[in-house]
Amino acid sequence: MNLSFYDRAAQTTNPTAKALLQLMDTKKTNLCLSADLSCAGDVLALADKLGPQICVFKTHVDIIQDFTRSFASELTNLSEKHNFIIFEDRKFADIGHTVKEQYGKGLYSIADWAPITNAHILPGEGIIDGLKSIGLNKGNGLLLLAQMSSKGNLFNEAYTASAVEMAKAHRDFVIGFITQHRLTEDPAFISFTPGISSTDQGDALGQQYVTPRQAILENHTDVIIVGRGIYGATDPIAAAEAYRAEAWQAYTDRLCL
Ligand code: S5P
Repeated sequence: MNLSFYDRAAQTTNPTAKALLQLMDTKKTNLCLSADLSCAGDVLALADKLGPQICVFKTHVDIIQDFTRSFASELTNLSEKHNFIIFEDRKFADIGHTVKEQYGKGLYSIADWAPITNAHILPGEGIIDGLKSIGLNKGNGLLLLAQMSSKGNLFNEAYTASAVEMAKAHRDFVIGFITQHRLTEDPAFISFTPGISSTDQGDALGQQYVTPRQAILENHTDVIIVGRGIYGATDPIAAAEAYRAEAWQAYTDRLCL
């Protein structure tokens, strides 16, 4: 499936997926920055500095020591200023009723400011129904964890195939996958790949890395997720530019296959 992001935008009905595919095409970036920092000010500064390079800004709000609602509104302003989409990497994993409460309420109220979030399918389809009951009317989208990057993870082929089936049954709300390989030729679904580094093989806690080119060109995924490779670099702007260029080149090379 070598359709461009532009052509794929027409194949999806979910507003967040459509906006993401269109912005990747116009901004020429398939780089998602994973901003795993613990001070709100540092996360916002990173979003302002690297916003021009990225299509998606990924947060782990439960890492942020000084989280307030104003953090969320300031990040939303930056997403409008620089034209990127916010993804809260919450990895929901509970029954439908509980995730509905976790997504829409509480201190974080994720559904109000993060157009993208993600979920494990381990509890069964009710988790999608619960999140959808809050997120669909807001135009939000959901990614399903179909494969993970970490060593010794318990994902297997049958589990991954179930994620694809569940996604197809909820294509109004499920916009794609967290995955190491493209899982379906359906152009509506967007594949996000974490565990990306141009230099390292992994970390001391089981993370495993592939290069942007392996992910996009060999494994046919769409968006690379990079954390420490960028915010941990001596020059994060130069690192972001390099990851962006490598991932975009791999995407345009794939279009020619
Ligand atoms: O399988 C996964 C899924 C995710 S979302 N492996 C991952 O590493 N992630 C997330 O991607 C992880 O939670 C972290 O926020 C980011 C990778 O960070 P890095 O510093 O290793 O690039």
